[in-house]
Order: sequence, then structure tokens, then C-alpha cells
Amino acid sequence: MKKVIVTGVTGQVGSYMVEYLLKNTDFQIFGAIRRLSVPNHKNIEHIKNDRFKIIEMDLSDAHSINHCIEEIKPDFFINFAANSYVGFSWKMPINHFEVNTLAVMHQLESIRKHCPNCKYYNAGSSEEFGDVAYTPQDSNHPLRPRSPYGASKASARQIVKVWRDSYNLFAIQGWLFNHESERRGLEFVTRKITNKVAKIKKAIESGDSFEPLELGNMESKRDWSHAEDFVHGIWLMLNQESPKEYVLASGETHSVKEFVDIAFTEALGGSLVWRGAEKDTQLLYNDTVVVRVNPKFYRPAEVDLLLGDPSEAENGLEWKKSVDFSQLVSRMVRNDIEETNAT
Ligand code: NDP
Ligand code: GDR
Repeated sequence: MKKVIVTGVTGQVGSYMVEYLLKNTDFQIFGAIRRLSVPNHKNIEHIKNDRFKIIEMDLSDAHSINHCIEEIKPDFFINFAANSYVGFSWKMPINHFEVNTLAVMHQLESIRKHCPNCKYYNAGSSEEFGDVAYTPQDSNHPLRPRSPYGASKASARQIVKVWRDSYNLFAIQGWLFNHESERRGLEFVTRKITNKVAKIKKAIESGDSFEPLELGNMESKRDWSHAEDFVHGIWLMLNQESPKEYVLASGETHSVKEFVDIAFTEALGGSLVWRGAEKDTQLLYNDTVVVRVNPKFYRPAEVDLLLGDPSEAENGLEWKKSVDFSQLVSRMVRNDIEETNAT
């Protein structure tokens, strides 16, 4: 039986990848987690299958990486574990490089020594493009990161390339533009919006008071997809004959403000009015402020616009997204309304 190690399975994308592999392969899947004082297995606790086994691997510990790879000798290694919150990366830049960059080198060194035929994928990011030179961004776009997070992923990309070229490894780092879901962490802007609008809706319906949603830069634009679409694209990338890296993206860009607009309209219906601009932007529902800006959520440096070009992946991998922007917002809002009403 072939063996796959997936790191970051307690997170958003890793949990979808485990489900995808259980459904589409007969492989043994090893889901790597790190020890936490209070375990957070919500995204994987529903997965009960003999082909899914939890292993312990902390990416800040080279020994634990090497130990797992030496013992399992996987056929595939899919690295989703990372410090993934861009806004936090200015506060802990060194840890971002340890986990997002150095750990990649430890993984590749260990694969080279113990299982050189293993196919390796590391999650690349549109944040590597950063201060974009042209739009839409494709796989030829230069690396111009704007955050310690973006720099950590861009550096990991160079490591993956050097190990691929030097040791003839199948090692790739396909670029992923933003992908969201009902399992998205609560601090990311999409889930922050859908989670809060559900709470505001419940408060309005119960006649309770509530605090408005506070956001940072609502003008920034992102290319948002559903995470489930991306795990399929990543698996196609890993199953090529030779290692080629692709961009996965929806090919649409929308502002944070547009996301807010659709989410609040979906949850609350009409009677919504925008007022002000930039740091004075507000959204009112029946004359009550439901969204406002708090400058503390602005970043030291922003990526203003991201728009990916998925055509290479569509042609080379025959990959296509299945969920569009409004369906994505709608699914997330409906899920959070259900979860909020259940509590
Ligand atoms: P999440 O933040 O949801 O998940 C990150 C995972 O990494 C969690 O399981 C977390 O574990 C784990 N992790 C963090 N630090 C360590 C560590 N030191 N040792 C072991 N595990 C660790 O991210 P996503 O699922 O959204 O993203 C997956 C990958 O894709 C990341 O590499 C991210 O940078 C990249 N990416 C994501 C995009 C997106 O829009 N979602 C776009 C582009 C790239 P724990 O639960 O214990 O915290
Ligand atoms: P991003 O995602 O930085 O694109 O990184 P995030 O959802 O954090 O921010 C998207 C945009 O929204 C703006 N924004 C806010 N963001 C947050 N989190 N909170 C706010 O209150 C807020 N207000 C406005 C941000 O400034 C930004 O412009 C995600 C992560 O998944 C990375 O791991 C991944 O690599 C990239 O996507 C592609």
C-alpha cells in the first residue's frame, strides 16, 4: 500500500486533503499534528478510517521531521503545516522562517536520504507575488513579497528548486491563491466576516445588542476560491510524470468590501447602506452601524491586489474550479448561521 504524509491536518486544507485521499486513493495516510496543551482536532474528528493514522511532527523540530520520514518512507509528502496568518508574521518573523522555510529544507534533506523517490509538495502562496508587477499573475511572475510570511514562502520556493535541481527530486511548490471554506480559521477576513454576520443576525432577531464587525483595509482585493477545489489541483500536480509548478486560482478578484456586501445581504437581506470611504467606511443596517473600520487591523505593508491566472493549470492539469465567489460566500454564511444558531 502506498503511503502519504500530510502535514497540517488540523488546519483547513490539510483536513480536506485527508478526505480527498481517502475517497480517491487506497493509500495509507499519515496525518501529522503537533502537540498542543488543548488539542484542536475539530476539522478531523469526524474522520474514522483505518487508512488514516495520526503521527506527531512539529515543524520547528528537525528531529521529529526526520524521525517520521525515516520510519514511514512515504511515497508522497504534502506539506500544508505553516504559520499561515500573514498579519501575524510581522510579530513573529523568525518563527515564520523556522516553520515555513527551514522546515522545508529539513523535510527535503530527510526525503533525499531516506526515500528519494517520494513526491513532495509544499504549499506556495500568491503572497510571494506581493507588490504585483502585472495582472493576472502567472507562474512567470517575479517574487516580490510584502510580508515576512510572503518572504518565508518565497525563500522556501528557492529551497524546493535547489533540492529538485541538485538531487533530481520530484519536489514542487505550486502557488495557491486565497482559498476559504467553512473550516477557515476565524482570524482570516472571510471567516471573520461570515462568523460575525451570523452573530449579528442572531442578535438582531433576538432583540439583543451587538458590537459591529471591525475590519482593516476593505479596499484590498483577493482571488478567493473554495479549499476543496484546490486539494484536487494539488493532487493532479503531484501525479504528473515530471515536476512542474502551477498557479491555482479562481481567475476573479473581489474586494473585502464586496465580500462584506454579499455576506451581509445574504444574512440580513435589504436595508443595507454604505457610508464614508477608506478609514471612515461604515455599513449600516436600518440606520445601525454593523461594519466599521478599526485601524489596528491595517498591516504595516499591504498587498493591494491579487488576481491569479488559472489557465496554465486548466490546460496542463485539466483542473477547473467548481465553486464561484458568490457560492463561496453563501456557503460560508449559511454554515456560520447554522453553527451560531446551534449554540
Ligand atoms: P491553517 O492555518 O488552517 O493550517 C495550518 C496548519 O499548520 C495547522 O494544522 C497547524 O497546526 C499547522 N502548524 C502550524 N505550525 C506548526 C508546527 N510548528 N508544527 C506542525 N504543524 C504546524 O492553513 P491552511 O490550511 O489554510 O493553509 C495550508 C497551507 O497552505 C499553509 O502552508 C498556508 O501557508 C498555505 N496557503 C494557504 C492559502 C489559503 O488561502 N488558505 C493560500 C496560499 C497558501 P495547529 O492546528 O496545531 O495550529
Ligand atoms: P491573506 O488573508 O493575508 O490574503 O492571506 P486574510 O484573510 O488575512 O486577509 C485578506 C485581506 O483582507 C484584509 N483585511 C483583513 N484581514 C484580516 N485577517 N482581518 C481583518 O480584520 C481585515 N480587514 C481587512 C487584509 O489586509 C488582506 O488584504 C491568506 C492566508 O491564507 C495565507 O496563508 C495565504 O498564503 C494567502 O491568503 C494567499
